Amino acid sequence: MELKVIKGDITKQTTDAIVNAANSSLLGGGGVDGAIHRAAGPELVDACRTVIARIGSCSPGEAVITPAFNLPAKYVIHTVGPVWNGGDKQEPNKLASCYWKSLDLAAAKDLETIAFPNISTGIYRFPKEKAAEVALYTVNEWMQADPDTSLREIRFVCFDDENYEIYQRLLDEK
Ligand code: AR6
Repeated sequence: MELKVIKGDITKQTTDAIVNAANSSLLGGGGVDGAIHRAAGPELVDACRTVIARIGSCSPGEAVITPAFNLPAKYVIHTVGPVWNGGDKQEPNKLASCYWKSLDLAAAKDLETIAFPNISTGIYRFPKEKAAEVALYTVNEWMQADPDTSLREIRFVCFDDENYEIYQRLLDEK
């Protein structure tokens, strides 16, 4: 199992799945969500509507999977990060759940590679350093809980320099 950190655009990743930092409506938005929907094409929002018709809405910490349509990836895993509200409203637990449940969905489909954006660190204002600590800790815990997983690469795709530097430093410290 390889943990990789790159600087780049998640819509260009050729991993089996890419993860979207969505909102509870799953109908698209700004940031990485907007970029993913634009690149995937309008079928993605139709697939999300079908999911929402079944589940009502996607709460913070939950994740769902759809095909990726025009993207190079095969699947999009849509997860809803917490809005940062001071840190004592379960934000770290909800963020951890985003990573954990996304990995569970990928493993349930026997996927081998997955790419994550830095969930909640844009419009939802989760402090970047704390978010990276939660992401790396959770992914490591998940790997230990499921050592026979199909997954062989987990890629963190950082879009901004600050996140990229934080992830590189935290991984070096390990
Ligand atoms: N590839 C990879 N990462 C990206 C890209 C990209 N193309 N574009 C932005 N990022 P954000 P959130 C990074 O705001 O904080 C949407 O409106 C960005 O630098 O996209 O979870 C949703 O609909 C940042 O580090 O997501 C929700 O309403 C990270 O992606 C809300 O925003 C996350 O920033 C979710 O907010």
